[in-house]
Amino acid sequence: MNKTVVSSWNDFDPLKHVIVGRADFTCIPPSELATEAKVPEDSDMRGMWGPRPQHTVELANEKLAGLVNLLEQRDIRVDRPEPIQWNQEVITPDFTTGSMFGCMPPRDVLLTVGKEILSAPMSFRCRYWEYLAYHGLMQRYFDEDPGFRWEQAPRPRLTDAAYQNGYFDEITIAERLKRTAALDFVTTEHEPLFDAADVLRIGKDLFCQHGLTTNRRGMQWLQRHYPDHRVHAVNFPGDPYPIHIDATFVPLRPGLIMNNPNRRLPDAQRRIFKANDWEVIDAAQPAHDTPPPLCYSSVWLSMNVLILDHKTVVAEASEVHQLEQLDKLGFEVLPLAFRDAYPFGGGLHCATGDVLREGSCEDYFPNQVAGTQI
Ligand code: DAV
Repeated sequence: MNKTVVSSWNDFDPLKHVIVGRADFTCIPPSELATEAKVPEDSDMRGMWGPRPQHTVELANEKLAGLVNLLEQRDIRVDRPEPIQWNQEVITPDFTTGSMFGCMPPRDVLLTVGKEILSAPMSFRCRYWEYLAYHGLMQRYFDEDPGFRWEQAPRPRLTDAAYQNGYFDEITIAERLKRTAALDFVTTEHEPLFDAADVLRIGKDLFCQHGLTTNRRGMQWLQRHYPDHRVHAVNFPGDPYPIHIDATFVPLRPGLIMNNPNRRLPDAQRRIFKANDWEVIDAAQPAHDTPPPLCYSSVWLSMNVLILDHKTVVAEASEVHQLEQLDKLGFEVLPLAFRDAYPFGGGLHCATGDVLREGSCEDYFPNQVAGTQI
């Protein structure tokens, strides 16, 4: 096998090497301040915690194996994390919580920017040690690629000061929407926090979703850490549970982005796309009315696609409207059954983490306009 080369600047250049998660030992974590805000009032997950049923783990792993198979058949190298026994307490000097989460969605924790892979300072206490599942891979990339930068954002303390206590206790969806539109989130500005999946990489520009899992200080940290990039804050009113940008704002190829029609980017934040001739289109409607059982994510995982190159995209097989839209846009669409994996942490984009895509750091937005930059 060829030696590892780490490099990826966006989500659409030709994919050569990727990490695909594993469902083993995944737990539903006990409720904590940060997850309370994310789990809907009427969710079947309320009040439940512990290891997920074994048959669902097996089904999810089958679907993940299907993804690995599809990628390997196209000569894309695939690595897998090393699952930890997630059903263990997390104990730090600042907090304890009853279990961890899992390593199905590498996208949430690993941020690849050029030759660097960085573990994010995540806001869920149950996800504090998640990066350890990727430690062996990182060590190997470090040994094989002399240019690889193995990085970690400052580990957050996640004391109670990191959250607004009682933020989402028994409130209506309307009230949630009011708060999220007003940029009032469960995480405070006490310390830098972000999930990697809140960061959309488009060459020189990084668009960060300000939401339940990413705060302004996190974005400021990213801007100082990547001084050659421009870090932008974006938010999407209309989403009562805004975490992770990849079921909301998804670039398909240079010049084209799809936006969740229920979570539109505000006009002031759209200007940078217009000024640089990027088209922002509405994503197709999801094919399902509800997510699968015990799932955190919304039906909009329909748009959580994995792009293999400017002409090829993998999308979930039952998402007929999304498949049709991508087909009409001129893509070769590869449908893949993946819904059984959704409850373990998301869709096809969530379940992967970039190691190598061809291409370099392009400036897609030379005309910068006021409104978003940190
Ligand atoms: O629409 O529920 C899912 C993102 C998962 N990483 C949503 C966002």
